[in-house]
Amino acid sequence: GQTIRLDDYRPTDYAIETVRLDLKLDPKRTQVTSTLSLAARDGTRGGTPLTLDGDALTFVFAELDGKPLSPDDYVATPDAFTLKRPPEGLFELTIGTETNPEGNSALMGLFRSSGTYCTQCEPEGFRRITYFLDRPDVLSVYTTRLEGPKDQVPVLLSNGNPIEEGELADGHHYAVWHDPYPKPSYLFAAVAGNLAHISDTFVTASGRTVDLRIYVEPGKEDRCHWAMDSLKRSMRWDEVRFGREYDLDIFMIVAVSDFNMGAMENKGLNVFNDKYILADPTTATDTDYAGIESVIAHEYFHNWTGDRITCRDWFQLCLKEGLTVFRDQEFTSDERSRPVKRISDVRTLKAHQFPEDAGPLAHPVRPQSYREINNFYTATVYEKGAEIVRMLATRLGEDGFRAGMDLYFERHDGEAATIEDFLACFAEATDTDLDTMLLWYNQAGTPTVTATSSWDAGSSTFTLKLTQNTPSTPGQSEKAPMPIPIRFGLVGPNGDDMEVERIEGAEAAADVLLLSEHEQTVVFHGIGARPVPSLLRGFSAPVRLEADTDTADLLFLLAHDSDPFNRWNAAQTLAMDHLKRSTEAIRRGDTLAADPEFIKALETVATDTGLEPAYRALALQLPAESDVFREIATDVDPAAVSKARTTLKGEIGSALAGTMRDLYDTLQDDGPYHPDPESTGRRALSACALDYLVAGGTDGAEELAKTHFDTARNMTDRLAALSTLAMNRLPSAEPALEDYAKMFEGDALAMDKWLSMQAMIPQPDTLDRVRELMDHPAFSIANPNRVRALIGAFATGNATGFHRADGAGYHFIANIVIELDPKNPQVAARLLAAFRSWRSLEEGRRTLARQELERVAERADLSRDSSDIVSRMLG
Ligand code: HT7
Ligand code: ZN
Repeated sequence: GQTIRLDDYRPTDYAIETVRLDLKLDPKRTQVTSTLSLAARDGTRGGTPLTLDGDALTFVFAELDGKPLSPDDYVATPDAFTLKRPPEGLFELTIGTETNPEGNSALMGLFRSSGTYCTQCEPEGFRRITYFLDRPDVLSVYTTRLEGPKDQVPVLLSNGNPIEEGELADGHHYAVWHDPYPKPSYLFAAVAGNLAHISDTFVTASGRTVDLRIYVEPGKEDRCHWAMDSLKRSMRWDEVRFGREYDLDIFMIVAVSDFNMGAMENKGLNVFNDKYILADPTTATDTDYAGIESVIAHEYFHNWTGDRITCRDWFQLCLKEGLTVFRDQEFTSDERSRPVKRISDVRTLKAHQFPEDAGPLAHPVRPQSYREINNFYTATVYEKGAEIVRMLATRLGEDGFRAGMDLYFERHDGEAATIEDFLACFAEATDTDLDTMLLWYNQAGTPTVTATSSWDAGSSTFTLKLTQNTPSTPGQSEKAPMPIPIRFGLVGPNGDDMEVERIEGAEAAADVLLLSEHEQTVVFHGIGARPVPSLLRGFSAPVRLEADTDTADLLFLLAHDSDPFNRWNAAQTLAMDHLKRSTEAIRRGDTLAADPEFIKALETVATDTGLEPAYRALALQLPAESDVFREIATDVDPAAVSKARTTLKGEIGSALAGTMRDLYDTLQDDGPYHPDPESTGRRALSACALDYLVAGGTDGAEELAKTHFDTARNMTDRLAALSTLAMNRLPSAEPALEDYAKMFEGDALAMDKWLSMQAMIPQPDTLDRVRELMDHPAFSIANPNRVRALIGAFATGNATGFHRADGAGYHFIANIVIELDPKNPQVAARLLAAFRSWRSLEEGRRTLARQELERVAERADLSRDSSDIVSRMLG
């Protein structure tokens, strides 16, 4: 495949001012007619040929200014259309193509999901509908006409406002939509089908009334109210926090069941994976409710950060994604709990982005080149991209950050912008030199920051020696030091933060210092007693921190740190230290008992009613097996890690059995279900207590879990109990799984949870179960949600199964990738990424994993998506 490079960027020779798109819908032969009004851009030489992108298109006809073109005037292949000698000035090019929505299993372009016609155009799907300059810097005004049989497609939707509709002969009807906002092709959408909807209104800050609609399969309307509520709260929040109002008279969301990702921010017509719309208490968990709220917010926020201001090219993807993730994270923090949200986001970052950044798929937040852009919708672009925006906000403060955002919206509205444009707004608005921030976008790899400290009683000074080092990553061996904001506190002997008189050796403002060199010595003056430093508060930068804090210091921080993130982090660090040492012991054939002081400290947090329940639940959660793999980094033995973690959990569970039982009992609530943060937290802490009771082998714990399952009045409680039974491999798990299947038979999303749960049972023979489940009616290889639920959960959520010592887990996943790749390359390539840390494995598994990757790589007919991933992985 061809490599696309950022350095090669140049604008198109032609601009497309308007697009008239006409879709005559048919399951197998949809007729597409597009009429483009084109003009050469300034500086384009007269007669320069015009080449439009296509992808697997069937060409039908072409006209220029309303007259048929002779075949000598153009070249039409499935992948491109070239007009050899375009006329001077404005001209109209009309092209007819034909596509087969039903045969479109890749779910890019125009496809059908349970009978509904639906489009997905980001990043390069529009070229699968018609020939176009299919890139984000070509902004056009679209008018779309949809036509089809009224009984099959009673609802016809596209971007913008409805301007015309009418009946036709033969039971057909049509609708015309006009979107006044110029947009790139990736934001185009059309939906047609037999859909029901719920509606509501929103009055904007300036008093305009916006019609809100959520479309779903008929019969599912009752499950859309949480999504609507989330949408209205998102709209208000963007007005209050960022001064951004919605701009069209109608905002529509459509839920479909076959979708490659979570959702898509098409202008005025968001399309969602139904997993992020449908919720009721019996089928959706608290996590689902929170997920819906944040994805709704994310896609809505794209209206300004993505749609009104878009990306100049796909290298700038983080411009819209990192910023919009930051915005949705802030929304959740304001709506729910800031510390809990921050801890969850950092856990996600460390679980997904850190391993990506440390392995063969590492890439800068803004890559320099790509072969397949679909493979760059990654944790690095999204989550690390959001961390960079957060660092800007940390450095500039609330007012400075808002001033920069205001300038960005004002200056670039209606444009396709770059990261340089974005940074310049903050630099100018706050008069700050932000040039080195660009390094965060351009350098891959997670920096390691080391901190060693000493206190000098004589001079009342506390000295912190800081270093930073970013490891080499594919294609980047040398790294420059980056600006790393370190939020800090010096915790005094009484547990309070100490006053600092003066700081030398680093740019510092209030409680944030900036590490900008490879090595810096920072001296804090006026420190009359030895403090315990609390560094990187709130995880102020996406780095690995190696501080010389010993166990006593960590226990002290766990008890006293005023920063809730670092209190939680102290518990995690203590647990991680133990798990690493215990894993080593197990590999030597030895055992290592947990530190009773640590267990006591956990108990103190768990029972501190001054802390919110959701936070206490997070503090009790041990690092996942995958977190331990990442920390061990080389020669990882997954079975030993798994044993170390199970043992520690059992020790805590049995030592704190009484406390956990009390906790469990006091947390039960028989009021009506509501997904608010308080009751969500209570359910999470109760589930955690139950899980420890079972893990500790407490008498009666299995019965308690079974009763919890049987008497649950909402999905959160039911699934938590089922998970405890299944993950601990208790005899009651199997009958409970059967009961669940009977209860939710036919409900695809609820059955996805059932598939995932079984796929994650940490046993070597889970692989056989997964194979069998592939024949269950609840599974389908054609639906991405089902594939992710069963196969994805096994590959990424079951270390014991996937990393089976005999390599059968790797062999299985490689086979699925080979089977899926021709049907849906995006989903296949994502599955393949489960191997991303294969080089860290111990030798036996490493060899087996490599063999499977090589087997995939040898396939001659591999898609560009999968071949790009596998070659980078082996490279
Ligand atoms: N901007 C969207 C990214 C996307 C996507 C969505 C659905 C299907 C395929 C897709 N490829 C890329 C989602 C978002 O970040 O909001
Ligand atoms: Zn997004």
